[in-house]
Amino acid sequence: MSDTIYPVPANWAKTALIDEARYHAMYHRSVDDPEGFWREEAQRIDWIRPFSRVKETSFDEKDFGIAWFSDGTLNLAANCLDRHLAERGGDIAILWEPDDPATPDRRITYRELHADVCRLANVLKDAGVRRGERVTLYLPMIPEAAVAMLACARIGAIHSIVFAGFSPDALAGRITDCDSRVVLTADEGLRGGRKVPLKANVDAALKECPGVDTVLMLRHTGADVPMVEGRDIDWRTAVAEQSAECAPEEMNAEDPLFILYTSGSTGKPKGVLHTTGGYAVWASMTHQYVFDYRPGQIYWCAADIGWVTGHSYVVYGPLMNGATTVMFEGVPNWPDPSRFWQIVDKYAVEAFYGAPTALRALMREGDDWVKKTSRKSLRVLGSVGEPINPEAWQWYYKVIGEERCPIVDTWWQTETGGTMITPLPGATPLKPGSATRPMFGVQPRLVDNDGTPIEGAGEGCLVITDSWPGQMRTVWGDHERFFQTYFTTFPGVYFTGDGCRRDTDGYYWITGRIDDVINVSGHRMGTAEIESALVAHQKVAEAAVVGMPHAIKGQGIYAYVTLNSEVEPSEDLRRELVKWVRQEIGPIATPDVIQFAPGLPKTRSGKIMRRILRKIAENDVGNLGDTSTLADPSVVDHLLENRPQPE
Ligand code: 6R9
Repeated sequence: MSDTIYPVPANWAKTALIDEARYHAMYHRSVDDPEGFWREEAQRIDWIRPFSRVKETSFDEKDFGIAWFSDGTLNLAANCLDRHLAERGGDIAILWEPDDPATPDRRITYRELHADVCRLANVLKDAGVRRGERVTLYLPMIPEAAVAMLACARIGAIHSIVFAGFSPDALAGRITDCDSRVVLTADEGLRGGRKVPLKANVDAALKECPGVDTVLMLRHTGADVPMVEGRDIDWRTAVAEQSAECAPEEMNAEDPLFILYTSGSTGKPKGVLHTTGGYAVWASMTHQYVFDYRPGQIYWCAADIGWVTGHSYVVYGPLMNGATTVMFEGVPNWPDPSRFWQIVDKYAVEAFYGAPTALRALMREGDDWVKKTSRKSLRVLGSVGEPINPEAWQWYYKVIGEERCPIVDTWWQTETGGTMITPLPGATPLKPGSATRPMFGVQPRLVDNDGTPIEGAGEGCLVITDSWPGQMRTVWGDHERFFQTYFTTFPGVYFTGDGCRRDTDGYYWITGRIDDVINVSGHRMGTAEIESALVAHQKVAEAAVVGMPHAIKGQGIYAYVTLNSEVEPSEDLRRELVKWVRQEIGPIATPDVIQFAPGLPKTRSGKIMRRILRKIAENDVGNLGDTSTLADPSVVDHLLENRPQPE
């Protein structure tokens, strides 16, 4: 880990919204006087009925509860749209860059976006969608995805976005879990010139979802897709008939806004639920301070709306702040590895926010692809989704930002709603690879495995000791699981699932997940999910999945598979299993290595010793630790002798 310090550039310190002194003053106030701090900070939102209560939170079992601004009312779509119309209705809200650079782009003003959202909201109302009802969105990165989110928010429906790369099975599971009756999709998505059969996937998923009676289908590529009579509605025809006015629902601060499914250490993905008021304050505040955002600046977060980063930093945060937000349909390296930086030049992007995995992939292609472009508009660069290794950090800083742009390495989670540990560009001296210091109101603590706090410099499990407004409120349909997952490992504090080091300057360095979650290209995958997909194959008896180091993806997926006794391992079967997992979950779950193993290392009580499997996958076989407690220690020798070479 590098400890070189990059001071705040002088021009930044002078002009930034928050400089170093202000950061410390605000941080201290946020933890010493949270009521006062958040009462003021929440004024950034247009409340319909102002709140009087601010923070009502406890992480203790006896009086567990999380509520913020609980007697206030607001509408989040109105905060993203209506409030801007008078002053900047003609400003561009969304700059849409298509997958294929030859396709025309789209520039949508706040006034147009407002009208589009109202029309779609009216369509949803006509389809009988009510306040509190769940609507599933399975859409590509096109402006209509943002329109759909905001239309739900406008009428008080809860959106659940399913990443358009997920399989029909994964989609069906999520539709069923939150009991959606209405699904919004498109004919096809486009990524890197390839088509994604979204409508066909929905049709396949709905075979398992008898509760869905309405599918709104947007023609995007124009592919010929079958429409089911009485169920499927053509999106454009429907909105064309609607009025461009739709009064926003008055929502309570603690009314649900969205559900987003995320992987945990147990099999089934959890429906992370965010509510309206606290999330609004958190997303808008963090977007403004982390990117030093001023109205009129062009801002681009390259995340997909299928992930939380897309929710908070493509749509809600920027639009609440009146930003021009770039929305990109495609991929970083198509048609060529200059694409990201061409887009930066095309729109004169000032803030760019991306994932380390994309940077590593582009870094490998060489600097010429970057140097062809100007990038002089850039002021600040963001990183999110996984630890950024110092090499990628240096490349981002030197080659992309030409040593002019601070890098904000933002640590946060689906559960946290927005950034939690992050530099502020005008306030924080940077260390490559460190997420640096806590955001206002965030109180991190490191604890050892017994929960004993670690003071000063040290390494341990990262927990957060008090609530912040953007915190998730529950797991959809399973409040007990919410409490169990996050508040029982270390009673009284929120457990993040991440390991972390704190240095002598009080800087935080996230070391990665310490639970059974792996981070593949910045996407969270539960090992248990991949294991259950593998054992669902008729030839597989047992499977154990662990992470392995991967140069581009950060972590790769290493699967140990025990076949049924009559089945012989083969190259064909290996390929078949890879394909199977892609079908069951989606391409992001593609195993990088499958090792056939006649047996897995188990304790005498039958528990798989993952520690050993991890070491083998990491090729750290010198020190496997104590294997004497294994039921059959010879299993390990077999695993070591038959370790396949990763591609
Ligand atoms: C926003 C998002 C959350 C997990 C998190 C951690 C990892 C995210 C990071 C980071 C190191 C960063 N993570 N940002 N690790 N440095 N800047 O990614 O949410 O998909 O829920 O993933 O990602 O392990 O626990 P989510």
